[in-house]
Amino acid sequence: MRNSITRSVVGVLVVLALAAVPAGAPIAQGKGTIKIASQSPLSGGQAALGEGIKLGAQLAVEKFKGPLEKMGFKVEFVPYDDQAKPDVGVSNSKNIIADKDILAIIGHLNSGVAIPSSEVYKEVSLAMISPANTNPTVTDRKYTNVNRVCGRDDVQGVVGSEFAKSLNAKTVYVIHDKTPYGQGVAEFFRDDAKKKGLNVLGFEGTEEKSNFDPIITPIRARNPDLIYFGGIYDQGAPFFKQAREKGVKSKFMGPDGMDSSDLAKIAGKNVVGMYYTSAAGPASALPKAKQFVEDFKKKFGKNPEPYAAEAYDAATVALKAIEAAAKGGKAPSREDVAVAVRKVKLSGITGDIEFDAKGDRKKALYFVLQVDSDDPQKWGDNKIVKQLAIAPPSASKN
Ligand code: ABU
Repeated sequence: MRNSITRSVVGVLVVLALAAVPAGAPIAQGKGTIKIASQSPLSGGQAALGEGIKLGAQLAVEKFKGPLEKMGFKVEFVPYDDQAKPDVGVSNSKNIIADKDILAIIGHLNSGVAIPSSEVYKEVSLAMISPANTNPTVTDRKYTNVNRVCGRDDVQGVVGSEFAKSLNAKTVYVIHDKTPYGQGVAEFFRDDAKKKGLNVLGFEGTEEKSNFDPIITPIRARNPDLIYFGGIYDQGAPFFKQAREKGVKSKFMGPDGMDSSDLAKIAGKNVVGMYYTSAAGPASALPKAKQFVEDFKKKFGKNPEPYAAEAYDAATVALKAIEAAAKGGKAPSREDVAVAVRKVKLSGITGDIEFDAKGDRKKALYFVLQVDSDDPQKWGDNKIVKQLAIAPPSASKN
């Protein structure tokens, strides 16, 4: 008697609980939580780009988590702040691999952070999909879990030197930030510039962030046709600003690390006319990114920074791979996800994405752009001077 009353009460409660689920809503089957993490600088001088990466990835997770939820998983996005510092990135990575629900990582901004952090991800075969890391080492180690949707500096540096040559520059002076990224891309630029007959008047690394007098004075004396800064905008902007204010007349140029509205915010009119290369597409050049730009502005109240669209595509690849690896409805292992990432073929907002055997995008986009305005709001309207789609140079060695 008592048992049949209990059964009836339980039955009524189940009916009431099901009635409370709105029609069409996914019914949680309690299969557990799947997390996608991001790592990028969310504080410090490079937070503009780092925040864009986080928000781009977040938007994709919110938009495309539906199929995994229908399978019964709870899907979460967990952003980490690597502060653009290798030691912080590595320390976060150890926490990330300790959280077994994290099945993919979208990051980083800085190759100098991505390279040591991915050594940690490798220990557990955690799939890393980078939206922005351009240093060749990131994928040249041939780790099966490491991929990128952007291009490489051994191409980007050459695109830059070819363009410098086309400007009729005869003499160049090269500065870099002493990081794997900044020094690396500066070396690729320098070496190819020399091959093309340009006279490299100087090649110098600096970690200085505010007073560039000791560097600018000798450069001004040598009066190069063009100055190339291999580094990121938080250092490049004050350098270029001070150089122009001290009467340096040379043309200015840099790689994709200069590609942020904060370059215009910090350096103002001093960088109008400056050239920079990019190893990813500005949203304005990506026909399929229009909806993304609208959604981004609506949700976050600002324009997406460069690499936000790449982070969106990187997170979409991660979700597709997890879905594919979860066939049968079981939570996949990290190894399964890493294998599945390499098999994803995505028609993304930044173009078609497919990885080669090293984790490079089979064809990546490269641009030369020119700063059009000192208004940071207009950064996305910078003039595209040249646009190329190029396969990784090492593709034949795969
Ligand atoms: N490629 C732009 C971000 C800098 C880096 O790769 O380190």
